[in-house]
Amino acid sequence: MAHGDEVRWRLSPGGLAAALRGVHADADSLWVGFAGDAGKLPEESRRRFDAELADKRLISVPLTPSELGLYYDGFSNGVLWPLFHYLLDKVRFEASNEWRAYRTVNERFARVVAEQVRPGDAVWVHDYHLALVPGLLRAQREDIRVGFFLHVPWPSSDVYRILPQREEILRSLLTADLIGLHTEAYRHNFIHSAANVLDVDVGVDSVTFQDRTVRVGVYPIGIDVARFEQQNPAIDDAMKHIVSGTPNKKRILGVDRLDYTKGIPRRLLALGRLLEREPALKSTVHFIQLAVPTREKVEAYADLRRSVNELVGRINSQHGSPTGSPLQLLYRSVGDHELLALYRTADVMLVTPLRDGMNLVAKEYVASRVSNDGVLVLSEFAGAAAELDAALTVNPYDLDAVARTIRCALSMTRDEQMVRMRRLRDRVRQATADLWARDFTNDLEQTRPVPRSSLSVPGDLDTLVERVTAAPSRVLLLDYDGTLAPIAPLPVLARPDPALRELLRALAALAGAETHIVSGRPPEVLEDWLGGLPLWLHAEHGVRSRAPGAPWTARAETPPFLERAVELLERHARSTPGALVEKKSSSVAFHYRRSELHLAEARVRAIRNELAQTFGNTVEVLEGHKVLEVKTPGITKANVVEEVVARHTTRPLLFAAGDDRTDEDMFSALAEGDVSVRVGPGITRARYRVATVPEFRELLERLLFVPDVVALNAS
Ligand code: GDG
Repeated sequence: MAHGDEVRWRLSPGGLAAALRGVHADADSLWVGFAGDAGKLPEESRRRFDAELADKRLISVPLTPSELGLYYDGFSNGVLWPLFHYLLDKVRFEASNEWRAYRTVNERFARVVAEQVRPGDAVWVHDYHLALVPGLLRAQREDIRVGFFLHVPWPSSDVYRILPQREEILRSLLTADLIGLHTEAYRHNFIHSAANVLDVDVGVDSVTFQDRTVRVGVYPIGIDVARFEQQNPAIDDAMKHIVSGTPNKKRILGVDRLDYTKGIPRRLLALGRLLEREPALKSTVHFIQLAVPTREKVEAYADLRRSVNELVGRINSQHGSPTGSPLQLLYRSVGDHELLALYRTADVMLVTPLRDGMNLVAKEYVASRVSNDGVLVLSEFAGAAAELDAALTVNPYDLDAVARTIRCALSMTRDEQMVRMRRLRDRVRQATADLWARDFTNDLEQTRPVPRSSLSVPGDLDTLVERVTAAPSRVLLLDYDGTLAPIAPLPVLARPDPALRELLRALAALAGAETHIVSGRPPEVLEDWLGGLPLWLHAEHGVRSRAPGAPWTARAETPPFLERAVELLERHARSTPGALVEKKSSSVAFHYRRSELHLAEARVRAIRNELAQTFGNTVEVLEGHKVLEVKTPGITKANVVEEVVARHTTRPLLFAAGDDRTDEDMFSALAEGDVSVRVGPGITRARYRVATVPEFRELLERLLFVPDVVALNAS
């Protein structure tokens, strides 16, 4: 930090910095961050500072005071922090300039990193302040691995959904290769948030969005155990000092940044309640609350400071005596030795946050108890509670329960203390900060950058157009939804627009060409939308077909199972909000795109079981993207391809295009010289790809114009 003309180096007290220091020391790494207000330094000191930074392999991203206000205090700590800690009344949603600043600063970080990384490098992005960095980096660099770790809780999807920027943030995170969270519960929440906000496919530890799969792992952060187990005369002196100041007292301790998530006012209220109930404790217990100043420019923090001061004053005046007050508030930070002395002299440690990603203080207290005694009272809403199961856990909102638990801690036998503390210490000693960082970075190394779908380069499409237009005769086999028309929120809304009808009419009129629509839709819909055009129509993935102007014929009879299958799916749909059943002439589909993920998954499992029990293998069950379809086995869009080939004595060139799994059946039936086009992302066997429906329609337009040079060659 800059101090006058000089720069002072100070180790950041937080656990994150401690955990990463080890990794940074051993690896060939660069650490990018905000290094404080060095901008104010005179030229000469500034140069020295930059050189020192470079020496330590640190890169500082400069931020102006106004950016710090809007980006750090504003969006990061005024919106994301309270929302992710479930404290909705603290969230300030209205400020759009704060979001703009958040984006600007994230862009700056991404730019600095992108300038530094080499192909194959891994980038580890930390915390909610930099949630847009993965996406911004990915947009510039495909050849790197990106990991993201969130140090705070990922809230339940119902809370996350409140965030106006929920999509932008998730879209960015889902471009990473690995996302790390502290607990299993946060992983569950993250995956469900993604499923409820975006159209993704999920597994227990992965989310697939568009064509990219990101792993979502659980990495509970640990501490530098040796630092808290150290023996040192300075610590002993500090301990003596504390003990002599509180003779014959049981000491209770709280250590927190003065943050409203840490539950300090409720903790004080619970202590007050205990003293009211058991006045004898007034002269036998002493509570020290170390409250470290933090984010003082954010209004909610200034308010908190005032109310904590008031509470301490009130409780002390009510329960204090001329010889002393039961509560002691230290509003400052302390050095390592003093911190350790506080931990080691505390008979009871109160860690009662309303919500906390992990909470390192709990682990530090445990590690510092080399005597194996002492009692940890721990909020069940701290991530640490998932690991520290031998602590006394408590609901911090329940003041009576907190008061009761403190009472229980104060009277716990030394034997029980030691049984619990040994177990806690085993856990903390096993899962260190160093291991945490190594586990994450090793897992990140294991992921490979997933190659982006090879969106066609113009050269590819030129060859395609040349090949199709040069062929003496060609048959176009075109899927409808997602290929010729964008996927609509409701199936009935995908009616063709006039431009599409014109395009199809022109294609159908080309000499030496046939144009087929090969769709999953029922015949009536295709007839209604496209019946007037000179097209071949194929409905229900090839079950029913007709030539231009001819009647419909069926490749299979109405299957005997259909009515019962419809009844079965409708029964399940009634108890699955958002689900809908689409009945076709020879199959039935269960759509669950709009249903809650967890419920829909359970339903699909139940439906599959029931179908297998009822129909055995007389039906085929297809699972598409958020849809399950029950159909007669064996008929697919490939049948349409086979029939076209059989009908022509001279094999025409086939041009097939589609956007989903059922179109892959068509592609797999093509011959070497044919042309297949996938519209949009996803794994495909198609030879060509275009990104969107409008791009595909542009490509079809190009097929209408046989270029002169090709025409000459062909003649
Ligand atoms: C975030 C998440 C998650 C505090 N005062 C002094 C001091 N400290 C040190 C403690 C501890 C650290 O600060 C605080 O860590 P916490 O985990 O308790 O809380 P946050 O700062 O909110 O951290 C949290 C963490 O990230 C890591 O992922 O656990 O849930 O909110 O290490 O010792 N250290 C010294 N003097 C002080 O006065 N030396």
